[in-house]
Amino acid sequence: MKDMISDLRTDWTREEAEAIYNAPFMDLLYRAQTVHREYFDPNQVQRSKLLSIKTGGCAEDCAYCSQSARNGSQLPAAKLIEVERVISEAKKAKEGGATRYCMGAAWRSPKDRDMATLEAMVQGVKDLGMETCMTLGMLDDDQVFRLKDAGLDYYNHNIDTSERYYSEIISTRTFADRIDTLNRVREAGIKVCSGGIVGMGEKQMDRIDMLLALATLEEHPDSVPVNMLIPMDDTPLANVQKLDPIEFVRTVALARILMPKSHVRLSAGRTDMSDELQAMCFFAGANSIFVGDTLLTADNPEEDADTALFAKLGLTAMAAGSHGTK
Ligand code: SAM
Ligand code: DTB
Ligand code: SF4
Repeated sequence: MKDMISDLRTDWTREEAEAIYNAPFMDLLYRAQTVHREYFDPNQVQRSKLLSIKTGGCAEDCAYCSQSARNGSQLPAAKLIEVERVISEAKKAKEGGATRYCMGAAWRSPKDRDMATLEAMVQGVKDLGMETCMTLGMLDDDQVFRLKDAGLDYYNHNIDTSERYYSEIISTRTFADRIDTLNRVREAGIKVCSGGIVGMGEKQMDRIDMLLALATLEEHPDSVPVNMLIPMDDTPLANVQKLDPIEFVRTVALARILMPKSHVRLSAGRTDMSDELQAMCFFAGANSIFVGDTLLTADNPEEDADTALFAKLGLTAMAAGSHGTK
């Protein structure tokens, strides 16, 4: 019975995932927390810090994003920032308790001329004793190997939504392109961080199918960010109807149950979530957050608010490199 609950399966079916998602809420939470406890200390939460290393002016047309040059928000395009600045920001993040440093760039994919700078960023952050993560868009084989050699631990590349809803959100690259990059990253031995966004006007079956697509990859991603859409001004999704928070918790719980050993990250959108909602997400199996008052361009809760939340809930920070209790 135990194995049936928590085996690392990659053959989940749509019917199974749908039944889990739609189970009575108390049964769903109980199952998610039971699975969570088999693999993790339920009172520990991993903390990552994000930095935008190249902001705005992106050629892609992701409907949720403040950084797309095609959206109305027109965030000015900046250059790739300097390595020294990345390292000094990473130091501050480490002092603030983050164990993983995630560097994000508003690119469709990196240019070869930027690779040496990116490698130096990875090496510099690693030398501080932090785990490194980058999110730079699509990668080719050579770029993947160079980042791996530089010591990159994680690569974040989200599938964002279900394959069916994907074309409503992005037209400039396909769902299959994203899966190609994920496979390349995994084959090179870099840990995969991949998840998506909910609250973009998708249907319940899109949330289920997004998680099913991740849970049926050859290997589960090591880390699965579940982002609540932050509606950014002047983007096509600026006025989309808010998602019922209970649906959000169901999504987190399904991610935990389908991918028991992965870190499920309660990512964007915490600023608008009550302490109670975040607590429910942790109970449903979320065990990773972004800390610090900015994500890439959007707000995140202040350090004091997170410190108070952790104290109230008796949560502690997960050590760097921890992969749970099994
Ligand atoms: N340009 C790279 C790419 O798209 O792969 C990396 C950076 S991109 C901003 C990283 C991820 O942030 C996106 O895939 C999306 O899932 C998430 N994201 C971006 N804007 C968001 C928003 N307004 N609300 C929630 N999540 C968002
Ligand atoms: C992820 O899934 N969420 C993070 C990280 N990966 C790169 C990004 C959230 C971005 C939120 C909007 C912004 O800051 O612009
Ligand atoms: Fe560009 Fe990434 Fe934003 Fe899409 S999500 S517009 S690829 S920065």
